[in-house]
This record gives sequence, structure tokens and C-alpha cells, in this order.
Amino acid sequence: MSKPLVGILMGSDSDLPLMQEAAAMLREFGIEYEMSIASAHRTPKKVLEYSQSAEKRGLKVIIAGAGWAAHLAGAIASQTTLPVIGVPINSSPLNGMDALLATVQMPGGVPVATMALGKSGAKNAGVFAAQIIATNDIKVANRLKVFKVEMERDVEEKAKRLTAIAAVTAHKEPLVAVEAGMAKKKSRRRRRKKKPGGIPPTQEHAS
Ligand code: RP5
Repeated sequence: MSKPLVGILMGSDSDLPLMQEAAAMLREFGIEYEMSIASAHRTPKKVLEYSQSAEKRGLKVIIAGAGWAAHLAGAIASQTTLPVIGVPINSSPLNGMDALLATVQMPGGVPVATMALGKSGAKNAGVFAAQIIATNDIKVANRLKVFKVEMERDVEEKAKRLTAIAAVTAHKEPLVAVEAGMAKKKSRRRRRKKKPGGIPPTQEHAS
């Protein structure tokens, strides 16, 4: 086993189910990584030591995921010149809007490459880290190319399946006719509601 090239840090073990998405992508591209928990607020000394020793230990990229007032990625970026990828996590009552802003709104000179909220953000963090590694690693670059082709093929297959299903459905029960019927029902219901003293809708119509 070679040295890890990517460090994945997260603010809490409650972030793990999401951050595993980043790890899964790194495994797909054959990139060694390490994973740990460190919090900008709860364990600031650990974050400092980790960030300052990362380059010497051979890391090329750091992925940092955190929720709430998510200062983890920014705190790491303040201590290293390695690229830092931030994953805002929607673990708070504000549904991650706090983490998104805290991660993305870095002052000039201290960038954090901020991904989307949620699963896609963690997945993209893995892909983006691979893209950084790929600038100096032909094997990873080739795997990324295959990944893109497979993604394209996957979407095309889904499009073909949908076309086939739509053709069968249109034959049995034309969708346009069904939609038109639904629209008529709705406008009849609206007219009946508007009429003062009109007949109240029956159970069947109301449902
Ligand atoms: C942040 O606070 C963590 O990144 C986590 O998303 C959030 C809640 O942490 P726990 O209270 O679940 O440990 O630091």
C-alpha cells in the first residue's frame, strides 16, 4: 500500500455517511486516501497540526466536510498551500445554508473549492480531488476519461428506456389525452367552487 494522496477530514462522525461518497469515488479511481475526524471548533489544535503537516506527509489534496457554522475547510486552507475542497453538510436546522455560506464565502487569498450540498457534493469532492491528482498521474487521468464515457452511456441507456416506455404507454393510453382530461376535471371543480350556493363537490370529485 502506498502513501495516501488525499486526506478526508470531517467535523463529526455524524458526517461519515455523506463523506463516504467522496471515499467511494477515490477508491473507484484507485487513489489512496486517509480519513479522520477533526473539528475547527471542538479540536482546533488537531486541525492546525493536520493542516501544517499535510504536505510533508505527502498529501496532495484535502477534502473537508462540515455542517452548521462550517469553518473546517477554511481553517485548513489558512494553514496550507495544498488545494482544499470543501463539502458543506446539511446537518443543521437551516438545512445546510449556514454550512454552504461558511464554506464558500472565503476572503480573497484563501480559496476553498466548495462543492454542492448533500450527496452530490461529497461525490464531486472525490471526483474533483481525482482531477487534481490526474494532472500529474496518467493512470488516474485515463480512469477519469472512462468514468465520463460510462456516465454518458448510462444517461443514453436511460433515455432509450424512457423512449421505449413512452411509446408503449402512448399506444395503450395516450398521455396527452389523459393530461387534457385531468385539466378539464380541474377547471370544472374550480367553476363549481366559485358558484355561490352551488352544489358542493361530491366525495368522488373532491378526491
Ligand atoms: C459540525 O457540526 C459537524 O461537521 C457536524 O456536521 C455538525 C454536528 O456535529 P455533531 O453534533 O453531530 O457531532 O461540526
